[in-house]
Amino acid sequence: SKAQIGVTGLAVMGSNIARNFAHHGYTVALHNRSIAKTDALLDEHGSEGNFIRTETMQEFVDALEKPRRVLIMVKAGDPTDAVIGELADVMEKGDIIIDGGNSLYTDTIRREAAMAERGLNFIGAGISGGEEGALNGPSIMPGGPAVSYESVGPMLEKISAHVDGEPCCTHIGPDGSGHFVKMVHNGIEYADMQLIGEAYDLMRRGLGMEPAEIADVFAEWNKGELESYLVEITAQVLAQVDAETGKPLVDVVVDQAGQKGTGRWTVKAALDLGIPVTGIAEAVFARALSSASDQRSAATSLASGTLAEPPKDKDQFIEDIRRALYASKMVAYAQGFDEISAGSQEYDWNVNPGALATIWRGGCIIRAKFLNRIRDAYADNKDLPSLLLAPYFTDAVESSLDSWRRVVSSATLMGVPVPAFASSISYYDGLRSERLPAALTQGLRDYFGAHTYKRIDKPGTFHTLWGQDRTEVQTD
Ligand code: NBP
Repeated sequence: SKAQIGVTGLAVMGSNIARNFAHHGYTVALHNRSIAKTDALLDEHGSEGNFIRTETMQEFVDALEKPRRVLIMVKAGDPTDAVIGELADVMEKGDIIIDGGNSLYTDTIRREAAMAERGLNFIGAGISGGEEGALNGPSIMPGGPAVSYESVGPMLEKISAHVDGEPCCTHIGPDGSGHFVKMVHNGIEYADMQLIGEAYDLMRRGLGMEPAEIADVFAEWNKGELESYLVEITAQVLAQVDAETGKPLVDVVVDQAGQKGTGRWTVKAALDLGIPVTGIAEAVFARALSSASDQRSAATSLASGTLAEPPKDKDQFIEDIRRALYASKMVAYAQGFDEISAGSQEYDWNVNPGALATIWRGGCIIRAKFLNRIRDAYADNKDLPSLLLAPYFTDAVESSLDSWRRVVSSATLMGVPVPAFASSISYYDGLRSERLPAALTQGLRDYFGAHTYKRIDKPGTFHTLWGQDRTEVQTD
């Protein structure tokens, strides 16, 4: 019998998703550029379900029932284009290609249009959850034509994670929408990890605590409103002891954070859309600073100025850090959802933010109890101007504000960098300000570039004759 689904690209992600499909009773056709990966998968896990081994692309598509459904799990960029090209040459009208890699959404828009011209259906599906999620249930964000979703959606929903009986997979919208929201998901993940890092650093360098003790703090935090996958695994990583040296693992790991690009893409897209995603941007830049090893080693001799002692009441300060983390995290999510809403408007995707929060509750790296709050906020008001204006978030930030301010000021006085905490509170203060110094910026722009300004008291566009008698003229 033929396979209901084919997976090509059998590295970490592809092989685990192929097994996940098989575990759910589907017959899965397997394909990989080099046959070694296909055979390794069959050797180790071939008995877990019904697999069909194929070597060539032609054999692969011949093994599939029509309309054919193929999931591509190869490296994003040129390899994905190469595989799509090979597949399109042997597929027939009505067949469906799903790209499950971390593709850039603009590539997905281009590919979807090119495939539609050839009569093929193309779905760009963001898949989160890493290796473990791929095997046991990821969060899946598919974008593409509704008719193709009807054909593959039920299968994707079945293999996705489930929370309270609901699948962590839903049709996001047309063409690049799935990869766009996956990109922002990763950006939020960057911000979340940076905030966790800053909280750790404040306890480590600020309060002089040991990693094992800080691990206990995170484990405790994971019992409350911060409950999330990332906080849970932070406790585990901090508790890990290096077998070779007997030191905490975190002390023997090189402190230079890598990145593969999705955080940077999130910030680039936000710049183009004009949406401030300060938490995510600070996280991307913090990784860049950590990796600037030559500059860093040259700069260790730079002066610190007089540094303050840590706050006297250690328990109070730890609680302040917890609240600062929670408030900053709310800002990062609010900003990420703003970017999604702007992208959705720009490309006419009609993304439903509440549905998105729902499918991020399980399977993915940013899964957190807190996402229920986001879902509820959009259920109450789908046109929320900002997540921070939903009653739960308004109250939660308000009750954390004093702690948040103490943490950011103490950090600066102690010389501990907190770029994400600090930019988040500044964003919050900016957002709630009745007047911003942008009025002065407009005055300066008008002075040197005749860029004009609007007045608060009457309609129209104005310019002051700065180089002449400084009278005001109306230009529009
Ligand atoms: P990789 O991103 O490491 O890609 C390896 C696969 O790409 C292999 O199957 C390789 O075939 C194939 N490939 C390459 Br490279 N160039 C090719 C070409 N020109 N033609 C055909 N096949 C080619 O695998 P991964 O880490 O499993 O990730 C797969 C996708 O899922 C990526 O887009 C990734 O960004 C995304 N993703 C990864 C994670 C994660 O946690 N790792 C999470 C979520 C999403 P070969 O065996 O013949 O070399």
